Amino acid sequence: MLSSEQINFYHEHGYLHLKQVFSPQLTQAMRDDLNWMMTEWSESTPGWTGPWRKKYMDDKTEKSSKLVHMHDLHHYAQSWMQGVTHQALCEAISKLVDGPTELHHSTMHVKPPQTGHPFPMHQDWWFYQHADNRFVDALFHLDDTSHANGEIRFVDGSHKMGVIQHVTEADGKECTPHLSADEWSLESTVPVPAKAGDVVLFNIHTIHGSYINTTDDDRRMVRVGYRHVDNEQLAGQNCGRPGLMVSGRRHRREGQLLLSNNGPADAQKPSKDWHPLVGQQAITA
Ligand SMILES: O=C(O)CCC(=O)C(=O)O
Repeated sequence: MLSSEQINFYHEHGYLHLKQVFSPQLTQAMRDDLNWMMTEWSESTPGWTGPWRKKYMDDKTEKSSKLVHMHDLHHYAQSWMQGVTHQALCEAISKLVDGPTELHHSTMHVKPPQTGHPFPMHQDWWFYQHADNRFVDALFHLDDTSHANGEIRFVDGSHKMGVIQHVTEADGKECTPHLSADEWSLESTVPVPAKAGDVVLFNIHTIHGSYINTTDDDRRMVRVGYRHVDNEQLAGQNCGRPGLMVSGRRHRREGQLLLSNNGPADAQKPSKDWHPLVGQQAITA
């Protein structure tokens, strides 16, 4: 359970560091299964596109920089199902979104040694647009993080700005949504180094990013998204897909259909219009 100081801190700053959420045994089981998924399932790609790459990396680094990633680890290993449904964590998050809570996604982000992908400043809203800010991203730490391996960094209080315009194309081509590296520098952000077993929470509107991994080891982290069950998704990753209830009940909204069991083609469409800032592109973070 969270103290009122922790709840106030989250609402004031847009993030919250929770120490040693998981037992050492569960952290180890999730780490072992993540390592297995890295060899059997994950993808290794050059990562996010856009002009920010040239600002953050020299030519040689930019060509070799990689991100190892995959979605929904809890569909692949029981330890991850245990992690994403961890009762104390889910109850804490339901306090922050102030009501019944569902799981939205889990996404592996491993920064490989030496040139592991940095993240330009951005808001996660651009990847899974929701009607309001009752959405918490939780960074599950499988390794200790520091400046050297690219700890998470936030613009303090930036969630209060709501959704702000991102760069979504460059040289006439679509790129991964991000904030201009000229206007938003990583240097002026708050670093939140954490230990393996910690979870760092942040709001879907909080601006964040991270430096390259310069160490000789992987930096293994997984982002898990949770939302208030009434926070309607408008577009993006997993739109229309119901999530597991991790706290409370899914009360029926007026006119709401029963959840479909016919697969993604039959997914419920958003009832609201597209947000004016957003094109109809499908992007994954
Ligand atoms: O893994 C990181 O360092 C940053 C991840 C991130 O920006 C995100 O998950 O949205």
